[in-house]
Amino acid sequence: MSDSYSERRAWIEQHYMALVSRRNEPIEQTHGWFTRYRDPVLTADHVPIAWRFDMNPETNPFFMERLAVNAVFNAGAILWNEHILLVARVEGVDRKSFFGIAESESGIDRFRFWDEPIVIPETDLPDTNVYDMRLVQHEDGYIYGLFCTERRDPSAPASDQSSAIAQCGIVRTKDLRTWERLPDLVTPSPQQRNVVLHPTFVDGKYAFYTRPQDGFIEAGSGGGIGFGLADTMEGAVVHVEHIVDDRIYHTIKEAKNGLGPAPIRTSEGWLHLAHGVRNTAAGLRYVLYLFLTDLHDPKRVIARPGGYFLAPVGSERVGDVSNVAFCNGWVMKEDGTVFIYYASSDTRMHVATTTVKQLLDYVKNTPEDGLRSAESVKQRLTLIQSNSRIAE
Ligand code: M1P
Repeated sequence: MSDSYSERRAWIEQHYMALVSRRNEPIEQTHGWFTRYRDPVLTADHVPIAWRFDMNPETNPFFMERLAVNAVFNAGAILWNEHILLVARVEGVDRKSFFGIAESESGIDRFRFWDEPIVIPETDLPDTNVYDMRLVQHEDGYIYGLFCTERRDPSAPASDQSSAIAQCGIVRTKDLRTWERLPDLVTPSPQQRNVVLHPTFVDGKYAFYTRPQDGFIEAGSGGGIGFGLADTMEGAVVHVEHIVDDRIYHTIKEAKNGLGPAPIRTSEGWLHLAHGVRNTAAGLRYVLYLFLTDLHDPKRVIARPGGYFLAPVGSERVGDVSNVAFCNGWVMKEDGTVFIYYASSDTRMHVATTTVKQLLDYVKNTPEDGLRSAESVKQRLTLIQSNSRIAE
């Protein structure tokens, strides 16, 4: 065994163990909506050494990475035997993503990947890239994973090697170890991303949140968070997409939006977390926002707080796709604690913690976007004047 191999392997293993054993620390926020944490919960360095290095000194005398990882982000989440599991998007340096499960008891630190990545069976039309799985424990007894499957646009000329078609791939499992692939979702929209399965039947059918869009990047004439029903998951077809939450001029979701994880059922309605995108001179900016829908009619919005709930801050603002906060996984524990798993800038995963009570207070009592500066001033004056009466 060469010195290079043994020294480097010892150093890398030590670094890895320190990282996956590190405890996280809360950082209080003045807004009172949630608590952030000092360290990301998952990064490329959390990916097991055996997934990246050839550990045979004969074939890897310099102990170099053979299959390096670029980023770990956009994870689905589920509570499993009192632990929190994240189904993370692991992106290799070859730009292909796949899914790996990482587990933690605390939910805020010491996440460790399971031994091997998930094997997703392919359909007759192989996926070029798969990403952003939303995990849903459905009342039919299965855990479903809805993800984006991306394939090159067959109508694109040879000179165009970027145009893609995104659709919703579907897998299901009962043990999170073996995954059955079902046919991709069919909708009236030419492209779909950010598709989420509602956890219960609605009118006896499977209910999907969709994001209709014309192009791969731009929503075009489509956009907004849609809602539609399908008779079965074994060949799911949504014939009609009803827009639940539209894009609106000069708001945090003017360019596009998309649902995050599956909604959480609360005593006052379904709590939804979504991302909104706007355009800036520096490119797209992705932030997270909340809304509440009717318990009996999950497509009817009953509370719509204005503005964003969580935006990327500090080092979160920098990464492969800078200025992005994205979430497709959250978990509510029995005591009402909510763990929000968000990715920053398509690079790493973070956690924010809060409670259902705080979130309901936030959605019900944060004023709606007034859509005009004059309305924003009115809202602020109302607040200031009611505060001055308290002070008197
Ligand atoms: O790069 C930011 C995000 O872009 C896409 O989200 P959307 O479809 O809403 O534009 C997704 O590819 C997502 O993975 C990515 O984080």
